[in-house]
Amino acid sequence: MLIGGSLAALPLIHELVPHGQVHSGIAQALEPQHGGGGAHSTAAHAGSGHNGTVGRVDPAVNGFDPAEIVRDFDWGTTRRTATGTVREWEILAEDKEIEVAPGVKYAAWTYNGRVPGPTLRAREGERLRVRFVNASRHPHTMHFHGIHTASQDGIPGIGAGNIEPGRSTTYEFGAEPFGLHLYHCHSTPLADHIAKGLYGAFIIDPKQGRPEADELVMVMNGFDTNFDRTNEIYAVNTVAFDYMNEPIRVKRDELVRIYLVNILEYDLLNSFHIHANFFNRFPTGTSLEPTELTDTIIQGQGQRDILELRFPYTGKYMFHAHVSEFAELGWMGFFEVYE
Ligand SMILES: [Cu+2]
Repeated sequence: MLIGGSLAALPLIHELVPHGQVHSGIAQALEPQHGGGGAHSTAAHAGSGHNGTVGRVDPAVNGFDPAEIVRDFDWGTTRRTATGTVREWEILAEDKEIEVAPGVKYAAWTYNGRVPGPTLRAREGERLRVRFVNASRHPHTMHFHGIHTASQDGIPGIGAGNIEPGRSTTYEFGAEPFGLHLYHCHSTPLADHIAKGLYGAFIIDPKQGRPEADELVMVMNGFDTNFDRTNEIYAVNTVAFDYMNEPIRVKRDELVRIYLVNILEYDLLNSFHIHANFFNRFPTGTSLEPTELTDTIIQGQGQRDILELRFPYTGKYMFHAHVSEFAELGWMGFFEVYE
């Protein structure tokens, strides 16, 4: 059982859910009298009715803060050359213990010390160079979605292949097509290298840009805290329930653009649902015209969408996975709309 620290700090995590013995194992650890698999209403135990945890993960413990990650876009550094703009980043892979819910530690593998890794952002047509240094104890790669040559694809056995501990490489490719992509480690076993935390959003802006908006990045992820290849914790941007405790503040009537990425492993599908509102959906962000006005979308593993909406009324509005189990294990949050 990986759960350390204060078990009592996790009133909601023990509820749940016929997903196997996993959750009942947690339930027993937390409250043995509940035994295996009973679906007690822990929201009631939690006292606040909807808040999943008591207290908050201290961002200083992790060295990153979901409240900042949600608006943190890493544009790297640029320089002009005769053939155009070259945009460059340096990414470091390192092993790092993180806290994914109060008292729940997870031995993560990280890009630049955070999960998700930095949201890399570029403009269509630029030349991109990513210097990758592996300071982890395991071989890793960086595999980018997008259009590029085989040698830059970041998979074992082709190009630089696996980057061994202490080694580095530089990936180089053009920024195309515009849209919302992602990057992740592609070493094997693949599901484990992704689930450990080696992933991030990768945004290529169209040449003409997009309308001015309050932009947010949400990477839907999960954590298998007991190595049974199912997730015990679900979240957006890693920390369970964090946006319940620290709602994302947005301005009434302002355009909000959400870059939504599903990098969940071990579960086939994830979803995003907004309360009391609807959003325009731009699948993979590769078109400037939305395909749908809706309030719920489903994403498979690795799928992405850009969502645009405005909140016409002030107040607090939930967003969460419409897979109830995921929501109750951490994947829920609030927008707080101010005047
Ligand atoms: Cu890896």
